[in-house]
Amino acid sequence: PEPTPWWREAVFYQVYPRSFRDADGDGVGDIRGIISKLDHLHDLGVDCVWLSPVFKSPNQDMGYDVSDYRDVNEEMGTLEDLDALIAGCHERGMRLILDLVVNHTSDQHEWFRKAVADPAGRYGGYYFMVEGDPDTPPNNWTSFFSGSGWSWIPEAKRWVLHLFADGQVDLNWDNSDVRDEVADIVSFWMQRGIDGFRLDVINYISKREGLPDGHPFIGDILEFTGVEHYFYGPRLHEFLRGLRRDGFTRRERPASTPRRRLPDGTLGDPLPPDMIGVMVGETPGIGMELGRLLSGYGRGEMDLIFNFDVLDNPGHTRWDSYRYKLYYLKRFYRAYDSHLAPNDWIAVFLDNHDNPRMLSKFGMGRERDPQVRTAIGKMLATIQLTMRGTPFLFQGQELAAINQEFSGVDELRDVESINRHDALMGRGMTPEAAWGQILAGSRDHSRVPMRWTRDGGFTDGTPWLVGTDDEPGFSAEEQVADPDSVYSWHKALIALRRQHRSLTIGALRWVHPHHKFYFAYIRSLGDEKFLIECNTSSKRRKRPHVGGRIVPVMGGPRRDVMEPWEATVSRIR
Ligand code: TEU
Repeated sequence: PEPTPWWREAVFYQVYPRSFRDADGDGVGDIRGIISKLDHLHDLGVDCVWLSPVFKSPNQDMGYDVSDYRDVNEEMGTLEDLDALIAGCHERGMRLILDLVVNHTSDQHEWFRKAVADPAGRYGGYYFMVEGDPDTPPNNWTSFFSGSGWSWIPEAKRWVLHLFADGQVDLNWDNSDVRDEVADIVSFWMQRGIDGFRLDVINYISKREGLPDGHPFIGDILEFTGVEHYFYGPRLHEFLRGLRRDGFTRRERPASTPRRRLPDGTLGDPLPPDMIGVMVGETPGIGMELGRLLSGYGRGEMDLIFNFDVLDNPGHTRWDSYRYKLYYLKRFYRAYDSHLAPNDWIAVFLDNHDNPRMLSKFGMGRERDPQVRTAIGKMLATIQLTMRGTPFLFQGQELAAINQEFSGVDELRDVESINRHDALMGRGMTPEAAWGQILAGSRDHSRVPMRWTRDGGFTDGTPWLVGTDDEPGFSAEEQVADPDSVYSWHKALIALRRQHRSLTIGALRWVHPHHKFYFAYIRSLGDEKFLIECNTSSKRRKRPHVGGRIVPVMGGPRRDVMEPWEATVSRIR
């Protein structure tokens, strides 16, 4: 049988560099700051770091608007710093993947400047630039950040398409020069030693020919009009296969390779280089079926994708204030389980830099009580780190980070929140209702600085975004020191995964699958069997019966009742 690829057994950890650690005191996190905290990640047991963009960028969308894919933004450091980060990860037996944002570039990228200067020339063909009447956009597509998806560029006398902010202009992937450029960027970084990429909105790269109007029943005035013409476009599969073939397959020896991590946690010799980088797709709107076609085993496209259906209960969006039900999450994973072929694999995530904290969506204020916060934080970690698939933690989850009590829109920095607030007010919504939506859904909840010490520890200067949580006990220094903390729970679970492969690549069988509050399953590989049990309700409950000789491993003695949000891991002998 083929060996299990490393990324199936790895724990990934997303670093949002702007908010991780600021080494030079300018209030913005940087690469030197990340290097200074690599031991935190290594001690936690992280196998692979995913770095949100650090490339040159005017930051209209905080780095997701790239103006040079081969250089580092000044506030983040230098190219040498990034090389040092790659080496620092590899020395600790960790890998590093970067964020590839190539559905669009910044309007400050030299390709776009050249396109504006000479729209009929080579670079004009890199984008969707359309002649016409300056009062009427070429179609009715909307931007995800409110308003039309088109901007008029007076110098070029043309419209340009941007599915996100007006400074994020969409690349025309139908042009083979664009595809070659992207493959070159990937090869450039592969050669420097990175271990793969997370691919930003990668399912949006193929747009339907002729850019037809979106159906008026799909989407609303604020967003999503036109989405059916690009969320699973006609040439998507072809483009992904081409990108894997031309960019992700390493041709020469990379500058650096990670050290082998032995089962007991110690480090061995450097590993032989992977010839292929891992491709993790960010694929909003792709359900299970299409998702399988993009990442199914042996299809030669992506290795893992994020399915965003986990983030909200059906009938809700992230702009609604509602209590997330974990029963739905269970239904989601159960459905996934029955849809996947035996060798298919998924990314398991609950938080990222684009969403409020799951701990708060589920807690809905109850998590302001430190004990509740700890219990829910451990329960969510238990599910995420023992579910079948590859876990992607987002920075702060290990500290039980929660949503922020922002006081108003002027405390926010995210273009999406700010634009949406304006748009809602412009449509006559009351200030309370508009702010209610933004406070429920703002991406800035997850982007506040990491709390390294009791009173901050992120920067010596003024942080670029306020952080309002000052609950004692939830900073990194306090969490690391406390054996009963959410951090220590994460660390213990990750160590257990490393020792017992049933918890990573083993089969999963649901126990009492239809039970309303009891979220439980058995992971098994050969004779090794683990039982994972969570009480997702806020009440003390009788523990449902499970047969076999059950020996508790994590969560204390196994009693007849389960406390609110109790999570336990046991061995079945
Ligand atoms: O996000 C894409 C995406 O579709 C959403 O999750 C996004 O947050 C938006 O709110 C849709 O309504 C990716 C990045 O993760 C995000 O940070 C970027 O802003 C976006 O692409 C554009 O590059």
